[in-house]
Amino acid sequence: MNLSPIPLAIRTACPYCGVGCGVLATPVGDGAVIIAGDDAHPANRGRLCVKGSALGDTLSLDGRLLHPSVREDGALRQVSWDAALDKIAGGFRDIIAEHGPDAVALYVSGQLLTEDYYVANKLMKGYIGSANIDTNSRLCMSSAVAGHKRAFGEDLVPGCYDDFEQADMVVLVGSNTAWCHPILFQRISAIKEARPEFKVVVIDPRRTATCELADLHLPVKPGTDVWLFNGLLSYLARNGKVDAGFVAAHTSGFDGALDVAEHDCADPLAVAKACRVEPEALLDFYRSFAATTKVVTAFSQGVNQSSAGTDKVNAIINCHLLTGRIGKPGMGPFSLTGQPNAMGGREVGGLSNMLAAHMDLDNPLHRETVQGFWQAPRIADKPGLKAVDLFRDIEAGKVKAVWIVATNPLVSLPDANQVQRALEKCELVVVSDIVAGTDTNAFADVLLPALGWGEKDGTVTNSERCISRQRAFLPAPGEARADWKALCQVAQRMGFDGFDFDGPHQIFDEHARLSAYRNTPAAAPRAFSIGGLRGLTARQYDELEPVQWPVSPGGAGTARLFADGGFAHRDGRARFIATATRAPVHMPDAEYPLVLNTGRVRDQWHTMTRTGKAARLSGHVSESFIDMHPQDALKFGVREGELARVSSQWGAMVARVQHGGGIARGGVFIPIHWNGQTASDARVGTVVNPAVDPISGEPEFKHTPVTIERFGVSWHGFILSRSDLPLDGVAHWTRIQGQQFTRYEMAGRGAIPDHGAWARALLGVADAHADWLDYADRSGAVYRAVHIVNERIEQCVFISPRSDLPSRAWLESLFAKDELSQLDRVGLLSGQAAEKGVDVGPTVCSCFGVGRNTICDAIRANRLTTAAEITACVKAGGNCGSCVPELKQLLAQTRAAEALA
Ligand SMILES: Nc1nc2c(c(=O)[nH]1)N[C@H]1C(S)=C(S)[C@@H](COP(=O)(O)OP(=O)(O)OC[C@H]3O[C@@H](n4cnc5c(=O)[nH]c(N)nc54)[C@H](O)[C@@H]3O)O[C@H]1N2
Ligand SMILES: Nc1nc2c(c(=O)[nH]1)N[C@H]1C(S)=C(S)[C@@H](COP(=O)(O)OP(=O)(O)OC[C@H]3O[C@@H](n4cnc5c(=O)[nH]c(N)nc54)[C@H](O)[C@@H]3O)O[C@H]1N2
Ligand code: SF4
Ligand SMILES: [Mo]
Repeated sequence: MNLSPIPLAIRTACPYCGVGCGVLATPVGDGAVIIAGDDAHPANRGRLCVKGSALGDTLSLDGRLLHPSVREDGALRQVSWDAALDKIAGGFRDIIAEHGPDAVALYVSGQLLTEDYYVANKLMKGYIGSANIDTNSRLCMSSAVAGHKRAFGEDLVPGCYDDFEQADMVVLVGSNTAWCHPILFQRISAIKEARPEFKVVVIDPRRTATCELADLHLPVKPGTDVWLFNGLLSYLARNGKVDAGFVAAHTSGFDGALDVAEHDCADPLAVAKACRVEPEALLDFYRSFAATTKVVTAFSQGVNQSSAGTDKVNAIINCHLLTGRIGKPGMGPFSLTGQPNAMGGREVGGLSNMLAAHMDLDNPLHRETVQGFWQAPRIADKPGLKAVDLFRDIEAGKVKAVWIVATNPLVSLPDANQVQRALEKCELVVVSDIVAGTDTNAFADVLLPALGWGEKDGTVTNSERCISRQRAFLPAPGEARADWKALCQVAQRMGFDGFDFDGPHQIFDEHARLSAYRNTPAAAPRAFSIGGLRGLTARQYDELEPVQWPVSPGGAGTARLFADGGFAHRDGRARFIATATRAPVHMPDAEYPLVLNTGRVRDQWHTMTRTGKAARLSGHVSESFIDMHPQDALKFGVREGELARVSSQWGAMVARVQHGGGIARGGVFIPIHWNGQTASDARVGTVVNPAVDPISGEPEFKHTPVTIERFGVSWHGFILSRSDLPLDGVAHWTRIQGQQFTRYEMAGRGAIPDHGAWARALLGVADAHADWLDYADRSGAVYRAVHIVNERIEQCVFISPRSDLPSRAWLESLFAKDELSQLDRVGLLSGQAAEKGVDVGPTVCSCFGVGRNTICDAIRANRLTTAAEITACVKAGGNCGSCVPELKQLLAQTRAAEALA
């Protein structure tokens, strides 16, 4: 009898956001993997958001980088691993010999596993002897790190997720939690449902999906958070909210911080004016904060990504110190981490101004401790270059070799055209990635294929300091190797010992031992210790359960820090930091009168190399957009649905104008995801200014002065095609992954003399006898054509002088059919569905592919009033729940529209 084995679910962790959900992955053959939430994981207790749920759709080997290659005569050619590693080690060695250790650099990522990160940092700081290793966490968490260090003496997040549930009020500052930390948002939503008096405050210039849960939304003027929290500090002090006992016993610097706050923020009316919010709303926030002991203030990139990012962090922490609301259940400041291992990278000291295991570069005792532990030949003795400076020094020729691992800086750094110039100039650019075609890979001299999620093995740490295992459940594809392995092999070829690891468990063990090494009050004390996880065997490491650091010698984790003070400064006290208000570095002027804010959308992850592969994630927001106030659109002569060009002093990009994000006048919002692979010219990083926070070096991604103008085109169009097409010569295009097809949105300039010939050339239909239906209106400007093969739609193209083209959703549904009906053909030629109800509209629920029209029709027809009723009626929201905030928005909008009608 031939019994096939029952597939086993592997417990692993999601590779996306810092919530750090546990995932059950079950490979079922042919590369297919069933994905589910892990009930036993404390972060998500079985739930997954839409990106996590779609992980199985991103694992195909299409587009994967499978072999090493080296540039020769201008082109990348496949080589052996040995040849590639020799080239890197030789190149690094020669450059160091001639120009010293600071002439080389590593630029790594919060998407590395802790073990990868550990060896990268060890190689650079202990063996090459330079601190020129920085990471994309510079663009993300570095202000939080700097704020924590200033306040607490060490980079420590005091609380945990349970605190949100135990709180009576949660303040979300610069965080679109609903879209960016969806499972934490669902946990908060569940509390709100159970305890309606639980208060949610959102502080964000935009009216985001997160605001659906808010009792109070403060749409602050971008960059004014320090005013807001200085004002709160002053209000709390003046209203008898100082926890004098706590302040006296556990803090210092209160008077100085209060003086500075009172300088221009003592009057709530003045603060309301500076922040451009209603005075009553501001006072509502201040009163609620004052009256509620159990408050969690969670913050993300609206705080960190600012030239005052570190001060914003400390202005928030100051308010928690003043009230003694820290380290106890249900209260505290809480930094939401972005990437899955943002926290792990900080543990190993991945930033250029940190050492390892929470030790400091500028502390001789720490340097000696780390060098002694590593038995390293040298140790970096000064901070290395921070990301923006690093790429500047590469362009200046001071840094001559860079190894980029698991990040796509040509898209994600500010002033991205400068990054391109830097990489063009750099003598040796090494890139390790999992995907063959990225904007950054195009500039690699050596390209290394890395293991991706599901193939690699190691640990990650989430926002609440919880260490989880990422476990492999797929074989290594092609010649791909783990990043730690490639790093160790280069180190060995450079003649360094100390990199002879047999597997990630040995690296983890070394990391755990270093965390405990001389970690005593008398020697070099640090709160970060995972000494209890020393000496795990490969098997114990494999079976490691999620645990929050610090981990005691007995192996117990820690949910909260600072319950009784005990801060990490030498004197055990936390510091109030005086945070003087200051405007962003670049302010709007006559030439660039608008302020550009950038951020994320629900269904895409960063530069889309993985989420961009999943058709079910492409329907929610298919193209980049420029969200702005309708009156500003009028003023600048741009129109909703049409293309516009946004430019700054640094660069320009093109996307479609939309309204609806609740953007105040004077601002525009553009998502960060689209890049040279997914659109002709939608890379927003080229526009973003490179100003940074003076302490953390984190870029001011949320505040760039820009202007906007029409992007004039003479026709609009789109293609759906079962095969990929090159769109050379089309003025603007976006490539969108569909279920059985690729969709191209496009727009062009100049007249098309012969539409038929043009369309056939574009779609690559050379055969004169192909089944080709087309239609042109009398003007000849509206044109559509369909290419049919064996009764099945193969391709179609629609062109019009206006942007009001037929519904994509309806046409996309035809690609699921094996045979077109007569009605379908009629519809194709008339440019609209011949049957009613087939146009579902843009996707709202990605899990079940439920469109906006379907939902709005159901709301109207069945008089639905709650999201749960929508789910019962049309399934939307019934799987991961990520679209529930939007369902609530649609309910409100439909009701409002009916009231008007
Ligand atoms: N879907 C999705 N989720 C993700 C990611 C992703 O790519 N896609 N990336 C992950 C990563 S690495 C990160 S770092 C996180 C980021 O998570 P978030 O920080 O929540 O996301 P962002 O959209 O970058 O920015 C958050 C908000 O800050 C607001 N903001 C802008 N300026 C200001 C200001 O001056 N003050 C205040 N108070 N708010 C302001 C913006 O309007 C925006 O809504 O998301 C993680 N989760
Ligand atoms: N304008 C603007 N820019 C921003 C931001 C913003 O809000 N506004 N946010 C910033 C923030 S917070 C962040 S975190 C960054 C993120 O920016 P990036 O880190 O540049 O974005 P990703 O697309 O996540 O890049 C990860 C790369 O690593 C590859 N990869 C995935 N897994 C592996 C692996 O296991 N090994 C290797 N070697 N490669 C792998 C992916 O294919 C991809 O090319 O963007 C920053 N840039
Ligand atoms: S919230 Fe979503 S993206 Fe974040 S870890 Fe959980 S499943 Fe992954
Ligand atoms: Mo991030």
